[in-house]
Amino acid sequence: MNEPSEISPIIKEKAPEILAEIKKAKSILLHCHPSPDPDSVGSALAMKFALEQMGKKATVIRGDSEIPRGYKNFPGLNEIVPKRFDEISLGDYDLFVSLDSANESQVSRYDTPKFPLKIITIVIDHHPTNKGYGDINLVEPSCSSLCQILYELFELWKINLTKEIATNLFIGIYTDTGSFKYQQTTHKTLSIAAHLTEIVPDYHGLIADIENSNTPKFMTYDGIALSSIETFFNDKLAISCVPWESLKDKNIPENDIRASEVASFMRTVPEWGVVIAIVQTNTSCIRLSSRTVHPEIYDVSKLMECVGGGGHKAAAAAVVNGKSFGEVKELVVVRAKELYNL
Ligand SMILES: [Mn+2]
Repeated sequence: MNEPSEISPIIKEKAPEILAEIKKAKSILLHCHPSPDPDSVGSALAMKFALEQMGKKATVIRGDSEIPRGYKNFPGLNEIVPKRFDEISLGDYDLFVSLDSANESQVSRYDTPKFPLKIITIVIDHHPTNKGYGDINLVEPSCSSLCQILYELFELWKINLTKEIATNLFIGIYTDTGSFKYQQTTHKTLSIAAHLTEIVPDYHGLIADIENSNTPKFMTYDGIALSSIETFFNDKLAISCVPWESLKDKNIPENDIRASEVASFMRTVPEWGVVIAIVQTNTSCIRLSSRTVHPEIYDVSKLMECVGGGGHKAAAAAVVNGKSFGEVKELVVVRAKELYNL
């Protein structure tokens, strides 16, 4: 179905080098990135199963955040170790494979690790802002999802696509493509997904679990966020701002704050070229999530770089510590004006 000739040249080039490091290793560490999405969790679990097929010991740590409740039926989820990167002993491992994490702070924001580590790091990612912080770096921004990169690697490595592996890969591809609607979705993405659904014909329930997992508190946060929207530059830029006090007043826990979902909803207004959801999750931390439907005009990964973030042209994010709410908002408004000539 997916002929090896269709595999991305960068993936083909790096696959043997990565495999050689894996073969040398005995105990391999994997992680989920902060506020993990299904591409992060699905790719970590799929890689764990693939490494075990190769006879390796592989450990997935949960990382900074709780796993969202909608992911409860991902195969292998119960084997994720509930620890952050700063809570493990690196000496227990001889290889770290970082997946779907554009920079060091996507590995952990608690005591953000400094690279190179004392063990070899392989970075596999599809975020164009990834500068390559590993000893070996495979960054392929044209791939829809990390799970698509893994599918191609597994094909080259002759991994048997078990139901556990196929389920995790499918769910990452499905969600990271916005259900096959983002521009990175190609014929190849769809044929990979079609092949995976041959192995996982009953994938519908997993999608329903993910898509129908909102909490009442999230709806409260959503309401506050949407009613706070302000527009700038003739409606070209729309910003939602939720200060910490509003969350505290309504007892909204950090797990129910999902700026990315608010930003994705704001993006559905075609008049708003660029949208940003800003939320202060505690007195010292501010999260931003930015989206656009016109990535060829408004590259939002460049906008998020002004506050230390990054991501894709159409969807990017940032986490800012130690700046005031007003300061951060001012920074992005000024930067949007100069970046996009608003
Ligand atoms: Mn991803």
